[in-house]
Amino acid sequence: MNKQPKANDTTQEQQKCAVIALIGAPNAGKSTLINTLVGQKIAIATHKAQTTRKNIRGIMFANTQTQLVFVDTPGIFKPDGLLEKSIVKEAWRALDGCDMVCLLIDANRKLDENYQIIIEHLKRQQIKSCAVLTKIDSLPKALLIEKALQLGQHECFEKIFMISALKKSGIQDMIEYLAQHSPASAWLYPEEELTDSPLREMAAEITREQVFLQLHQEIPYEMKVETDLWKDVEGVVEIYQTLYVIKESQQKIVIGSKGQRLKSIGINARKQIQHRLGIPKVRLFLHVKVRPNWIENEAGIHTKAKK
Ligand SMILES: Nc1nc2c(ncn2[C@@H]2O[C@H](COP(=O)(O)OP(=O)(O)OP(=O)(O)O)[C@@H](O)[C@H]2O)c(=O)[nH]1
Ligand SMILES: [Mg+2]
Repeated sequence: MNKQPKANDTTQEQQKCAVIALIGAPNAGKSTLINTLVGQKIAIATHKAQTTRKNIRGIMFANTQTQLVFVDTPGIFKPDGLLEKSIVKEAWRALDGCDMVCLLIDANRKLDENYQIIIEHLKRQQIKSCAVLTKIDSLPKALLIEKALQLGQHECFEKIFMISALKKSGIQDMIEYLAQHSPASAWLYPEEELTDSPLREMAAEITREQVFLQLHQEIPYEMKVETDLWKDVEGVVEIYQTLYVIKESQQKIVIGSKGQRLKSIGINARKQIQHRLGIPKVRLFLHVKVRPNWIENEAGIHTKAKK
């Protein structure tokens, strides 16, 4: 969105910096917004709910003095099972230590149970926040105004914004407001930095995004991608990744008939890694492994070995 200022004369005493958590229900448009704010696709975003699993920071400058550090978070909902619980816990964790909170609400949807839980939490903890109605490009203005008025009844919202991350509308107002309310503080990141996510993790996320985009109804949600090896071989970056699933049936789905699905995931992921991470030549090697206990292991829970 905003170009970052080139090295300027701002002294550390003049600097302002705020960490702003973008929270909301799954699919509210959090990742799309952070990408628009940063001006680069640092977070994966798909039409499927529960795409984001980890908090990722996106960094931009509102003006020559003010660095805004946005935190993209997983959607908050009533979790079921270990994986969902750990994902939702990660989202709540973003509220610790942030300076401001933006609650994103898809303007096309009702304030459902997920939002009741979030709003109750904000009220209970007395966390002042901004409500951000998203995807306003897909709704008539009259309905939007009605929605904004309803939100205004909640005293936990200091301000209500209406934005479209895809059409880039309403965003500048939001940036200016956040900049005005940013505390005096030294910048947390160097000027050129766009995210705190390491390249290896971003590459793994891009592959996971392809699985989400290509597998429609059959997505094995209990899947994770890890980058095992990243090496430079005569100007070509070779990336080795493992896709972990928990069942053999999921492995079959990801590999597809005669390996066609995995091949297609690999081709698209490689192109995206080259494009989004700015690496001219990539060779991507993907393996799919069944590891029934990876979720329990990560949660530190040891299940009894089967006899
Ligand atoms: N029309 C419209 N669609 C949008 C806009 N912003 C996001 N979307 C779409 O909404 C869907 C979800 O977007 P994401 O950015 O992945 O949403 P999210 O809140 O990060 O979702 P989770 O990570 O699953 O919690 C995608 O299909 C986006 O293209 C917008 O401004 N306008
Ligand atoms: Mg997301």
